[in-house]
Amino acid sequence: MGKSQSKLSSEELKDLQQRTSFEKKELQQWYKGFIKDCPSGELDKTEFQKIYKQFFPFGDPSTFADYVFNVFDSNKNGKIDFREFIVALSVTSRGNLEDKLQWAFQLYDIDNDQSITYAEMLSIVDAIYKMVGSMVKLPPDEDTPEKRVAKIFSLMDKNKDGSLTFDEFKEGSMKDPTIVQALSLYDGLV
Ligand SMILES: [Ca+2]
Ligand SMILES: [Ca+2]
Ligand SMILES: [Ca+2]
Repeated sequence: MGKSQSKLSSEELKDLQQRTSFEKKELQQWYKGFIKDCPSGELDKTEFQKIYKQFFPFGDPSTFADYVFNVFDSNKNGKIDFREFIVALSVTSRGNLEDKLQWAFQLYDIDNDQSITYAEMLSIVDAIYKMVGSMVKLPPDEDTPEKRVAKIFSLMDKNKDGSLTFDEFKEGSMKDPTIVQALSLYDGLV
């Protein structure tokens, strides 16, 4: 996309209708809002963090926002354009469970090597805890990121090798739906 236009072209609209679960009208509305908030047509990390700060004024969402940014930025050029934005939004808000799990897996798999290590999951969970701050009361066995990750790994890491494949992640998420619910943390955010 690159340069911003006031409206989506009909080819872009058609293409996005195929790639997302949004209707033409919804796409036009999202585009309008996107360009209004972001006249350059591309979001950078700082702008993305700002969006999160509106929703989590009492915590520090900047680290988590950066991790989410990296998943949205599918061509890894350091900017989120409308296409990347709306495709990610479609998956996180309207995707089926498998799509959502794939998306969450990408988020946790920071170095993108198709497995989630304990350290990777700890980085994300730590960022979520910082974002949410003290707004949420956590059970005693999950009141630190370390405890939470240890719990997740004891549930998901079937072969006990200290990392999670997508299959392990998927199977475990079916058993512990809070993992997928964690997705809704950023569902309504963007
Ligand atoms: Ca990009
Ligand atoms: Ca990894
Ligand atoms: Ca494993």
